[in-house]
Amino acid sequence: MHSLRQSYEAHGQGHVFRHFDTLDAAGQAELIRQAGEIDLDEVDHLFDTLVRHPGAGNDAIAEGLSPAEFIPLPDRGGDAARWAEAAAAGEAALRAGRVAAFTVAGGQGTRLGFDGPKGTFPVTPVRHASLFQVFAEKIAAAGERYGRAVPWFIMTSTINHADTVAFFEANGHFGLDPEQVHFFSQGLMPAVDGDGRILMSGPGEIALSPDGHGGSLRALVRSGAVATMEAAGIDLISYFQVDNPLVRCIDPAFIGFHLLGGSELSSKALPKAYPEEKVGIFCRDAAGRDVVIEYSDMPDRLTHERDADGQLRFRAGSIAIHLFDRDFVKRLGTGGDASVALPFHRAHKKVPHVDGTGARVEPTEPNGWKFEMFVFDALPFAKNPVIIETAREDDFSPVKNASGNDSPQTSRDDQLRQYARWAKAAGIDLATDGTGLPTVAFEVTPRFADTTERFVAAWRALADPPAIGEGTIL
Ligand code: UD2
Repeated sequence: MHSLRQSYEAHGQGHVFRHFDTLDAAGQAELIRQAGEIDLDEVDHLFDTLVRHPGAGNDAIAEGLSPAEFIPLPDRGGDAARWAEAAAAGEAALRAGRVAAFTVAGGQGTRLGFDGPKGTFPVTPVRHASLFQVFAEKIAAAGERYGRAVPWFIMTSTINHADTVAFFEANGHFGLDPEQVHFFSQGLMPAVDGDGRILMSGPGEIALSPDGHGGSLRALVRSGAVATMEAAGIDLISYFQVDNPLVRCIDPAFIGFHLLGGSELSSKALPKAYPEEKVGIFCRDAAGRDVVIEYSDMPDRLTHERDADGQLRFRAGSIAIHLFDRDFVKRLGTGGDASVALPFHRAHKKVPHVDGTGARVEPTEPNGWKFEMFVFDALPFAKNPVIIETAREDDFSPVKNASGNDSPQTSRDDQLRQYARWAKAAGIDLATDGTGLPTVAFEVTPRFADTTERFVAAWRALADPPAIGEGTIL
């Protein structure tokens, strides 16, 4: 304890222990635990390089950028035979039990205004099944199809870990074997004020927040998840975010392209819906490496730049769906090698805290700096990165905002449109509006079908197909 406190003093962070003597024994132990996990040199370095002396602005980031190349879908100029070959390779990997699903669910989900882990948010049109349930059912379906259960790793943060685990327990893990579902918490970083001093959220409590989804690489290693995968013969990690019910959690063609390309990190791209859409952009940097530039770092000029044919020049949006090689995660997540460390990004946020007298402050303006890693910053470190195109309507409709774009309403409608497309492909007569939205709300569970082909086959196999109407559940 003495040396910990001294080290805080030496870093100009002695105030963290200002109220230490007023805490009870449990409070003291907890503060020591929190303080002991912070790398003070890292905090100093981040404040110095990201806040005190931030690098050049967005225009410098854009220096020498060109659009990244990606493999187009068969119906957009891609090679259908190659896609079929990729799907077959992916299916073989699934039959061999080489694939795990991985969901990052440690975020605070403040924009949605939902009080609880985001994965527990009800999203489907009829059953009001939660995001977690949708993923669980897709993962179960893949396991049944390929004859090998797909292990599922879920990253939480200390803020939502207990609630997340309790939700799975209360729901019988949605039919999955509890042994198949692995939870672990991500790392935390302290928020600092404008002078680089660590903010305290209580007299004995440091203002900590999750270290970004890029922290998942460290957390996968530290939690033992990578070792668990290694022991089980899993070398492919299918990564997706907790907010997107349309995601194909397990996608054979994606897995196959990753394998055929000898890639360490593969990603899905789709054409941006509009220039300002809030997705990262796949670019090639001046050194010829593929990178993702977050929309907020992209200079306006490039966001709006168009090709001669009128298409956006930088249009390949990143929807946060990736495939990681396990050993690549191990290399990046183990640390110790600064040449393959993910950079941190800064965010200026309102951070409630206590002042020097111990009085609570609820800021009305951003007062604190948080530091986060982004998982897509792993891309330039990967050998042979592969980027494939995907169809928005079959992979991406996230729930981010309470209303408007990317809201529960838009996501529900996109799920309904998908069911309607499947139904029409099976020859079902269904009324839809001009956008493909059916006039009745029905639901297709992932266990019934999760692609057009499987829907058509499952529907034709029904001895007595129901009439599809309001509230039908297949
Ligand atoms: C992310 C991407 C954006 C685009 C979009 C697609 C970033 C910076 N931007 O935007 O380019 O791909 O997604 O939907 O990622 N999370 C954690 N721990 C953390 C922080 C986040 O697990 O410390 C999880 C969170 O639970 C969620 C996901 O990461 O599943 C995305 O986080 P977000 O909502 O902050 O990302 P967003 O929508 O700004």
